[in-house]
Amino acid sequence: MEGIVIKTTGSWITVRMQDNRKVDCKIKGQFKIHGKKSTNPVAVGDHVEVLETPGQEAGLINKIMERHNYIIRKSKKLSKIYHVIAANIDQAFLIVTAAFPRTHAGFMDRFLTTAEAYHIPATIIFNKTDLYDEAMQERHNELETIYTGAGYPVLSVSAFTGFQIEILRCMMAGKITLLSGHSGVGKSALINALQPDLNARTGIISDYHNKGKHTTTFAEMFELNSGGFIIDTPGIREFGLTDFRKEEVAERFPEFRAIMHQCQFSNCTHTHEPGCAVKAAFEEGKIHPSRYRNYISIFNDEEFDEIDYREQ
Ligand SMILES: Nc1nc2c(ncn2[C@@H]2O[C@H](COP(=O)(O)OP(=O)(O)OP(=O)(O)O)[C@@H](O)[C@H]2O)c(=O)[nH]1
Ligand SMILES: [Mg+2]
Ligand SMILES: [Zn+2]
Repeated sequence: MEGIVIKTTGSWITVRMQDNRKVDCKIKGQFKIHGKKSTNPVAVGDHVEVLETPGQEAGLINKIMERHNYIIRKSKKLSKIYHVIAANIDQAFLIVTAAFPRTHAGFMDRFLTTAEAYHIPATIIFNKTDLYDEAMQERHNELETIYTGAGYPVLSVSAFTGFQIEILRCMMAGKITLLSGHSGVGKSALINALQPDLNARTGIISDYHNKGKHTTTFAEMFELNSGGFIIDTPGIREFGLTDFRKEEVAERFPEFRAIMHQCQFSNCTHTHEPGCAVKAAFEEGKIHPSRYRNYISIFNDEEFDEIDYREQ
């Protein structure tokens, strides 16, 4: 019988079966994605085939169906091991805040380019707006300018006061939504704000570092009464890119993609070439310096995979 993975811990995988039963499963044998080593061969959102033996409570996953998409990152910088955050998602919400913990644009751009690679629509959600002072509001406005300018939808909310949570709920209706972001930005708190009976565990922010404490340790999918599914994930510190070819980076910046066909050279890298439409747009202030800078940083990143699996 088939089911969908709703939770993965180190050794157990919870599958919601077609008949709505939740079955804890083990996995049979070795699974690799495109020959790569992954910390988790099965991710939340995966469709799987489960073998059940009468008299035994645990099931056995013996097949993972092909994924429509997934969000993947390097498990550590420079490592060759990958972590699939979730699979088969309709949209990704990147949770950030201009309060604490701070999210840098470099991190956001790395997340967004990965979502672009799999055509997963991404939205930026600013949480904790109830905590904003003047400086934070300024920082918020700057980030909002950068990302609305790049074409991303942006929404401000507060899990604490409930501000605009109804809008968030409407945006998730009937869809599978992934929540991602740094530890402590309030991913689990937002889930509880949407539906208190889901009881997602939330943690405190340490006073000293203003960072989260990695309260959520495993990805988990919840069903919302208002329709749709939401995936809570552990906070991530760095977003290591994978599945990238250098030549593809510009295509993953929507505002670059829209004009790069106007560049003089078809193989333009938008770094130094004459007649570059992207550079011209940046110089005219139509592309935000932060986005251009992060493009260059990703382009010059030494972490590109030598082999792109799609060519194998
Ligand atoms: N004032 C305020 N506090 C919030 C808000 N959202 C979350 N918090 C607080 O921020 C802390 C961290 O929230 P969590 O929901 O645990 O954060 P998380 O993103 O799930 O973190 P990890 O599970 O570690 O990745 C908790 O103390 C929450 O109460 C908000 O909108 N306003
Ligand atoms: Mg959490
Ligand atoms: Zn160019």
